[in-house]
Amino acid sequence: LPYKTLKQSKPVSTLTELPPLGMSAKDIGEEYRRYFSDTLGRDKHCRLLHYSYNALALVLRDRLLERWKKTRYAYHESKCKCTYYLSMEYLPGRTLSNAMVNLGIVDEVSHGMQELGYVLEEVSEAEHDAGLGNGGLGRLAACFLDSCATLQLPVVGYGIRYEYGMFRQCIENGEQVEEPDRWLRYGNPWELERPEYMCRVHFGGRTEFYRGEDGRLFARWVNTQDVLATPYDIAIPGYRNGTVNTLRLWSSSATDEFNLGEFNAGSYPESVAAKSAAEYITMVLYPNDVSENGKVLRLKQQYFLASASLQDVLRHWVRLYGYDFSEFAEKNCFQMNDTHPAIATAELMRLLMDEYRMEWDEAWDITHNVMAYTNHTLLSEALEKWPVRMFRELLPRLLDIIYEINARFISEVARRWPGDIERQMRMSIIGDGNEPYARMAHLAIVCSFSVNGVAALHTKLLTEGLFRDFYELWPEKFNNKTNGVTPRRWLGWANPALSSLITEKIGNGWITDLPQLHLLKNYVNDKEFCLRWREIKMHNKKRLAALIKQGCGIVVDAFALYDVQVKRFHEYKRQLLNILHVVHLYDRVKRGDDANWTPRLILFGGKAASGYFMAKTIIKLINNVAEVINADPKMHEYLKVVFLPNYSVTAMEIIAPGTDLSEQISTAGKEASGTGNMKFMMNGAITIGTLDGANIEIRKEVGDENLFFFGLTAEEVFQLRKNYNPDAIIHTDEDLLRVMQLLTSGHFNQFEYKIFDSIIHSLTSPNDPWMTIADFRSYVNAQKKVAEAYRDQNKWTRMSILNTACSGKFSSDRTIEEYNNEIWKMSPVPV
Ligand code: T68
Repeated sequence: LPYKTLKQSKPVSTLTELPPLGMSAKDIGEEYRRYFSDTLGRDKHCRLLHYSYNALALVLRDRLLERWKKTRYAYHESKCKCTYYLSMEYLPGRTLSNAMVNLGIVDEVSHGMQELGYVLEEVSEAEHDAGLGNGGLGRLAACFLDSCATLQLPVVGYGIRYEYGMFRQCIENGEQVEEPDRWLRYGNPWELERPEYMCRVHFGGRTEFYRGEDGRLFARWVNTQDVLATPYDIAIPGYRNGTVNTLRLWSSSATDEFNLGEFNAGSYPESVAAKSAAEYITMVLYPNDVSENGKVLRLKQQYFLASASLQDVLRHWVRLYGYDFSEFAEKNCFQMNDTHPAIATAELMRLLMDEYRMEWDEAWDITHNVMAYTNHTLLSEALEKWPVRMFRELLPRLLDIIYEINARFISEVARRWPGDIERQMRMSIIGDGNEPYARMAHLAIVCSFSVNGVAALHTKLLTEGLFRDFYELWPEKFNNKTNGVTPRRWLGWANPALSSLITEKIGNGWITDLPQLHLLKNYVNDKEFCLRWREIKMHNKKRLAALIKQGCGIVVDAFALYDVQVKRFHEYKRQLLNILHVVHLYDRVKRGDDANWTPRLILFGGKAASGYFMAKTIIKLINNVAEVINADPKMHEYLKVVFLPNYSVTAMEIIAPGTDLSEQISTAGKEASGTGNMKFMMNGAITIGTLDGANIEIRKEVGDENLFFFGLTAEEVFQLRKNYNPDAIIHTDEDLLRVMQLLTSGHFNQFEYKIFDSIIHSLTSPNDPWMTIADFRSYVNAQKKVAEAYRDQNKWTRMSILNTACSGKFSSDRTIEEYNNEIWKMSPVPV
């Protein structure tokens, strides 16, 4: 089923009166034809949409290239300060739609293609999502780049051009099966290879000291095995403002010398093998969103990104300013997206000392004034620790530098707290366990002038808990930057019908100034407006129903309450709590407790890390429960449960607008921020959530009466941990007891003996860190209120409107303005 039937055809560009691109539908048609036949060599017999998509992409790319060049010149000429966003992950999703929206030519393209006999939505379907990230962190990076370009801030994104992005998820017999995602198989019309900026990244070898002509002692890294880094640039257009920023992704390849030694020794096959070793570095994205597993290849990827990006920036600096680095710290800033690129701190020290011949103090002065670090998690298993042994083998020169940074740092701690050895050990960059390891978060904090969390609660917990010692030493470094999402993609593009209605009522200013949505509050009592709001939701639910039909063959009714939880699978996100509630609803219907029932569709989507057994078992449980419920004719008018396979950015563009209820039910204190919560809110879904991450700020904006909060607070979770007794809770709650009995009786795994034992065991363990059982009762009660509220459609619609109206804070434009005002301190550069 093509998305033609899913997508609403009213395009976002008709919403605005900004000057159009100066390209008519006719121009687009002509250029398209030229690319299709002259460049791609196709003719009328070729009906493969892939080529149509490519030809169209080339037409738009030309428009981007002009602006891209002008933007580069503008930055160059103004000699402005620049910020570099270092991230191992970017999840941009589709580029064609983004380019059309931000260039402001959706209408023209749509008409131009129509005249050629194509449906734009079908052509767009030929584009493969760029899935170069796991989840929230990667998508945040993509939203940030959109906002930076829209705010005309000179920001370059640096990342890795993985050949294989996030795996494709299939569900077989209820279980997740991973398939490789070779997203570049048919080429990528949006990237521009830049071999002229290729650079060399070292690995292995050893450090050697020598005297320079001036008698000074220098270090150099010798006997290295080198890998080449080639940049591929992707254009990042701002929203209708002429700015086009750059996302530069590095790809690895072998140097010629790499092979030569072995080749001369007569080992041709070995030399070819060595070549592929170099190419492995950027082959595949690690599909773990939380736990790090200390793999050599991952450390290679991190260093590869850090070194290539820093060399690129320094090369550019020297071209502009020569070897005078006195203003470098004033004119450059590096924002590290979590600790994944944190080795960049030591690498900058190395480059400045070994390559640009600075003294330690001079190099340090620059480094700790240009580096800034964003933390995205409090979970201890997510904190990166690299064995020193691995560093010594792979990056010996970097290890020297890290030891030196640590020695100087520890003496600072000792000066501040004389004799407090415990504290020195806690804070040290090098940790001692069975074998010594480097704590990347400590390295990042010590070397940065700014450390931020991603929501108010998260930052508070960082400064009170995980990073408390560092906060006591340097309180001024710590700050909060609550996440946001780009309204261009997540409201303008994803929900054209709602966007039109909003613009009709309050004008189009909201697209770049989201707090203007507040004006919608004036319409909550306007009957006609409310009716249209509800019709649009219904329309979007039908689109979602079509996606579900297409994705897993299940037919769902648009009148049911659409209750949705889509996000990565992790125990702390508690998809398990959701499915326990589903089992409870099933049990209620079974025992005839169905008075005043609100029919529900419960939709799940999301991937589990391929090695995460519990998360995969939870997916299996959901699918088994779904199978039992959906196969029971008695349940049809009450409940439907769907697991939509292969959740992605593009799927979310359909899911968020079609959702009534947004599930944000993590154990309090565990979800740093969440950003799906914001996309749902913007599209008028109502949140059921715990007091966690940005949910708390959502509540503050929309008011307690317009969402459903439940569960323990972070503080209560912390307190309860000491004597948590899930068994006692189960035996005092009849509903819960029945749910647990259904699970333990094997009702959902009749022919799969004991497969859910691990789940039952973890739920009932006094050590369950996620405390699912503790929140069951208050969750069920909150869900009852949801069902009640939904039966009053007028009330529900009012709540829905208010959620959209109060979502202004959660634009990534606001987030980026805060980053810029408080950390980066750049001026916008008009183009
Ligand atoms: C997420 N983190 C947070 N990590 O979980 C979420 N981790 O609360 C927050 O809203 C979001 O970041 C943006 O700040 C991640 O997505 C990863 O994806 C990840 C990837 C590799 C290694 C560790």
